[in-house]
Amino acid sequence: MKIGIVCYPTFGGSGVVATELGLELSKRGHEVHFITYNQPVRLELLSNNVHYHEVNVPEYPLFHYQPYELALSSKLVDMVKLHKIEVLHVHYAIPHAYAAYMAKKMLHEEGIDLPIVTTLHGTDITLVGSHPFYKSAVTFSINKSDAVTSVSQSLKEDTLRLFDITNTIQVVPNFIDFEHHKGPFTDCQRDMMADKSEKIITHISNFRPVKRIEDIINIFYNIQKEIPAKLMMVGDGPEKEPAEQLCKELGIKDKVVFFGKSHEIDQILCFSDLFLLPSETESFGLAALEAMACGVPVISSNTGGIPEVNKQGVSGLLSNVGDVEDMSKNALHILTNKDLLKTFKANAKAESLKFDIHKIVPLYEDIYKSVLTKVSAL
Ligand code: GMT
Repeated sequence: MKIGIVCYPTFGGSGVVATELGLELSKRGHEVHFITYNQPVRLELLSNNVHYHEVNVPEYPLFHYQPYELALSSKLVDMVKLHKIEVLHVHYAIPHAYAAYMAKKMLHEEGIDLPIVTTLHGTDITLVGSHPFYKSAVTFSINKSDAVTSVSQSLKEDTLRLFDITNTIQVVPNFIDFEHHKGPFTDCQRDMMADKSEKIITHISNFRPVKRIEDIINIFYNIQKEIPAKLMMVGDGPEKEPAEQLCKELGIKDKVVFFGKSHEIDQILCFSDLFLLPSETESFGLAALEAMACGVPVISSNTGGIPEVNKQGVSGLLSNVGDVEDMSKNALHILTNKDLLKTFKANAKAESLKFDIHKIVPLYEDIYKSVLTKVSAL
């Protein structure tokens, strides 16, 4: 099949999922075309089957806001015609599903029927999409997609609750490519990061308020009072500076490493003992799954889709959002018992295998086949 993929090309989970999906589809013999405003961060290898088409939005002083959806829908029309793309898979409803629908309509005028698959990722529904400013357009584009998927059962339920949905939503969970998570790394440089006696705790995110970065610092503060420990903070965003300031105020600056954005999360996860994800909301929690794939247990909140990934008492322990004391207690419970830590590490890895890319990508292939059949029968 010739498949177009539209996504955000950034470090965010939806961009990572879209990119890894495209790469796997190309390995399975499909021709994949990424259409976005920058080369996706995890798209390092361009091959015969993988193409990247950049959407340009020229600056024009008349426009207070540059019309990205317009440029994207025009680019989609051009690329579908030029490369004979058969199905378009858009990740993140805003504005991708809307631009895709416009492209579909323009192509229809020229006798081309292009099926659209929309994958909902979370913030496009729970934080941004349900805002009254966007709600009508988001509802419309979800209902007009030929197939809609959500990355968790929880996100499906949120979507049905927040919007007037007339379309069917299929749950297709996010996945892990174990080729990237082979570990243990030969270059796993634990010694450079911490003393043998210290436990290593890690958090990876875009440091947005929804990640509750302050909770992470406070949980770590409680942990390091009881046992020798280091905290690895990976990523960048608006909450990074306040977090650095808080570490200074609490007198734990020397025990916390802020890495910024990193392409080497596996190298960091390979020496981690515990992963923290106390988010306010999380449709899935891809970062937790990536940690589990490296054999790192997860202390998290029990919100949204997280419990579908981090299994209570198996791969980690879950608490109510904001319950820093309970999360600290849970972290210490696992970290201070050598055998328990070993069991949780093994369980985390075992649970992550349920999300193997080779189990999940065929589900998307089946969806592409069914929308192609649906559209060609019209
Ligand atoms: O978490 C973020 O802020 C980034 C966001 C995104 O749009 O990339 O992540 C969302 O999609 C990920 C991939 O499906 C999920 O793993 C994250 O849970 C989800 N984030 C939220 O729901 C807050």
